[in-house]
Amino acid sequence: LLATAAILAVPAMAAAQTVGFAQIGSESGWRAAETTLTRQQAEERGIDLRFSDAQQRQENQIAAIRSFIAQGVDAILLAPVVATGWDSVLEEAKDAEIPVVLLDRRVDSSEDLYLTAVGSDLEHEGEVAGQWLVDEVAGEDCRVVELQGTTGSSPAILRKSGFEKAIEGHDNIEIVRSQTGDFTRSRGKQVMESFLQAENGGAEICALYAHNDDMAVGAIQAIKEAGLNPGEDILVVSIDAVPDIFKAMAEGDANATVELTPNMAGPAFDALAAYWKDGTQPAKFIQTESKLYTAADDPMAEYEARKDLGY
Ligand code: GYE
Repeated sequence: LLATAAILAVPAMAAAQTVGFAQIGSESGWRAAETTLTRQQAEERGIDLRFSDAQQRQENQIAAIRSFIAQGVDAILLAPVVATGWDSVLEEAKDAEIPVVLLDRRVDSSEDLYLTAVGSDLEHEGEVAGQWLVDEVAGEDCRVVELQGTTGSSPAILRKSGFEKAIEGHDNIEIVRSQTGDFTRSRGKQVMESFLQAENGGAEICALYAHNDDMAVGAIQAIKEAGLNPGEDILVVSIDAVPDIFKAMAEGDANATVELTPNMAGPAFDALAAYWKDGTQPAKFIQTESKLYTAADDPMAEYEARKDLGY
């Protein structure tokens, strides 16, 4: 018995790397999938993952990072809820020689305060969504309402400016209302209700641009409850490519989405493995793909392909 115990103890003694993950929260289906995939990727690589859910609050994320530093973790993953206010805590991690990898959102701190950032070109996503609308309405007048992501977050800032770039010079397209829905379904629905009310029941709204699919799904519900037909009376374009938006597309309620992979941890752990091995410095930005999907792309097949990925 003792001998067996000793043998069984061997793998546990192989030095597992410990990684702290300062996650934002669970505001969207995309976020839930990112969390699930990070846990899976860690397990596959034998990494001991310590997880913190900040409930969308920066101060909780800062406290989590300080606690990870105190625990002496080998690296920290940070999905920063907003873009500003990270300098001090990132300096503390740097002083402790703990590499920080940013996931999916960006910070406005100096690049030497983190090892690398894994994410999409957030502004390009907005441009892709805007270009889809430009092509779709083909010169017809179009009054757009916009649901922004969390105020002060890099995706809210950049998905807005990217979309605006794409419609620039197309005077037929005008953003008539724009407000935050905080990346959640429930806020997306609420704010869309207020847009519909303010816009005469919605009859003159031509399109909704939502900074993520979850807000679009909430808004679709509001449009239906107002007696209008989402996808037809009001075009719907958003970002993420979560399973539910493909369902909505299959039902004719949504028109287009731009894909954001939830597997940010895979490239992050690859970069960390090389860094731990011999100090290899990764590129400062590891960019994931952004692909446009429309209702013409067999949305049910896309739904099936994603539904078990932890969304
Ligand atoms: O699109 C949204 C999530 O940070 C880019 O955050 C990410 C965004 C994602 O809540 O659904």
